[in-house]
Amino acid sequence: MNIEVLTLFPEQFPGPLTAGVTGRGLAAGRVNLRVHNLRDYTHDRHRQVDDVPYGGGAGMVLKPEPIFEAVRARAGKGPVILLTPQGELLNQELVRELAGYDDLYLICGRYEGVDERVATHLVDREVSVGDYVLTGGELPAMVLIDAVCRLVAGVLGSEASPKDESFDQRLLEYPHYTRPALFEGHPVPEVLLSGHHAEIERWRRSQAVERTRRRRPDLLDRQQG
Ligand code: 9D3
Repeated sequence: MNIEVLTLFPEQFPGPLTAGVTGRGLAAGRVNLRVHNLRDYTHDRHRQVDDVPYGGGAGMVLKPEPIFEAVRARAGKGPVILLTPQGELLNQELVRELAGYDDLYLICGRYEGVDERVATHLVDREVSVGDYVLTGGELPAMVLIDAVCRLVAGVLGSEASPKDESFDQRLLEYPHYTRPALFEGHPVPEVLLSGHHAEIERWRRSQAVERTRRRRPDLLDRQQG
């Protein structure tokens, strides 16, 4: 998979993506990351990427021209994705869909926002990573890349196979324990030491359901695609 990123802060990449599973995927060439500096697509003396908002108001808005020029010069043919707080929330279903493309092009916003014509006339999808305020789209882009990367064939090692998680997409995980069986007076649940595999499976399922009901009832309400 080829992923291109357009950003005002190219030095932030690949950053944390060099570690672990994503790092191996990049090193093995299963995922190719190309990062473009938005400022390289300006043509004026001051390499201006932003301007004051029409209608007034605080802050600056990213100008459309450099973004349009950068995207039109892209190598791939896949979807163009704008990371923005106005986007659809990233979830595993969307991650799976995006992992099916050969190419992705990610645009990271900054400042107060991006000229709306980028969203309406250039971009295929707008994606947010959650309802909290960040300073830009770079960390969200890395979140998306991390999630997509681990699904790309050959990136994932034996540590966790993607089919393990289809166990039940609507449920949080059951609690995990390892040795010692007694730690600072806190025991591992007896059933896990019993060796009764059917009973262990039933316990894990009920723990997963109960913890989901308490912590994330929204997951139980959600229809599965
Ligand atoms: C402080 C300015 N905000 C008005 C209340 C609007 C705003 C503009 C730009 C808020 C955040 C940002 C920068 N964030 C992103 O570009 C972003 C983001 C996010 O902040 N949260 C979750 N997902 C994403 S994806 C891109």
